[in-house]
Amino acid sequence: MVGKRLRIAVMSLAMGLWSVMAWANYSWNFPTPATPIATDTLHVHNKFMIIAMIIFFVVLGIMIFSIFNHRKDKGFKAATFTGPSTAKQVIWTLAPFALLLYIDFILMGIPAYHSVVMMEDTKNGADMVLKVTGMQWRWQYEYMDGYAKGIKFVSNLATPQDQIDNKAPKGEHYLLEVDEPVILPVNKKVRVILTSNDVIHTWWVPQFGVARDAIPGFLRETWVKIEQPGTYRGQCKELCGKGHGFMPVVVNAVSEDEFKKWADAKRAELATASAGADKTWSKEDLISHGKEVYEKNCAVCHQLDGKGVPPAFPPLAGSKVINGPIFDKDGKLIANSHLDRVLNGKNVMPAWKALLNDVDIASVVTYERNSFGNTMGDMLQPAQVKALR
Ligand SMILES: [Cu+2]
Repeated sequence: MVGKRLRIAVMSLAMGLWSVMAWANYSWNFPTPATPIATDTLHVHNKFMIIAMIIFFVVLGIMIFSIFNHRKDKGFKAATFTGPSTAKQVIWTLAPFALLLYIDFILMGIPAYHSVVMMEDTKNGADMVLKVTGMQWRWQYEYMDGYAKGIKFVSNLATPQDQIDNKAPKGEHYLLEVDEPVILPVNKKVRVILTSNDVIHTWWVPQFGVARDAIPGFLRETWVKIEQPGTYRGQCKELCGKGHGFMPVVVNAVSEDEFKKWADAKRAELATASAGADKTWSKEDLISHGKEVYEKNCAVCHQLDGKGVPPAFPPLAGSKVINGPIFDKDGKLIANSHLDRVLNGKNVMPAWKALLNDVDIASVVTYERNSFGNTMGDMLQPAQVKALR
């Protein structure tokens, strides 16, 4: 019996130590704050923790003192009074009450109030506005004003599928890496406006001290002022479906000069991409570009092999919609055809015309019509997509 207990004790100790070792990578407190909000909330948290600890130890101390010193065998008897009757008793009842009110409303209340007011103050002194749209399962960023005005792109998970499937060792930023991070200048107050295309998501970067829901049909806002250049990583923090764990947030904070350089380069890149819609593409080029677009945007639901996850995400392999015509004999887009679904979406399928350019849409449609065993053999030119806008 003793041997068994000893074994259990040793095993528990070993498991306890192991879990401490497993936790070694995690910090016990908040991550290093990168914005005024994060600094302020960390101070509030630390202050509250200290106050709560002091109250805890004072109360515990009085309890332990009373238990040992007011024992029955020392002749103490339980009190029998029903309420404060003497002035001394009234004071001893009101004093802790007053102390708690002071702690709650002054000592803790004022800093908490200061933090909340600061968080909600999105407009005063804002240097620029960034619109963030959450959708299953990616983020779209749009610069609403300032130097980067008009730049708009989608940020997708960049972790390779092999790492997710445990076929390859996991990288340093596993599930916290994207193809296109959002770039923000340091020391600028950025007003972040949030919304969603489908369900509720939450844009969360722990080091910014900010997590705000992106709700369909609503605009909500927050702000960040990043104090140090660097890469900041976060995640969607509202369970939003199958791909919830696969829509990280990555923010690169850079100097203002670098921000301008990036905006110029990005604008040129977007212009080249939209100019691509005016030339005639070969089928091979459409298919190879379409494969990239598919793997980034479509595979999360319809799977890499096009088999989908029915019934939520229908298979593309052998699909009637894909293996059907796109245009009628007058050259008009057929409702519920392959291209109509891609452009305008259906149910949980987003309207990709808002997210992808003409080349991307023409390529991915061509790729789907000629892959996964689909043998339509036809192709769609970016110019045809452009004409439908
Ligand atoms: Cu989510």
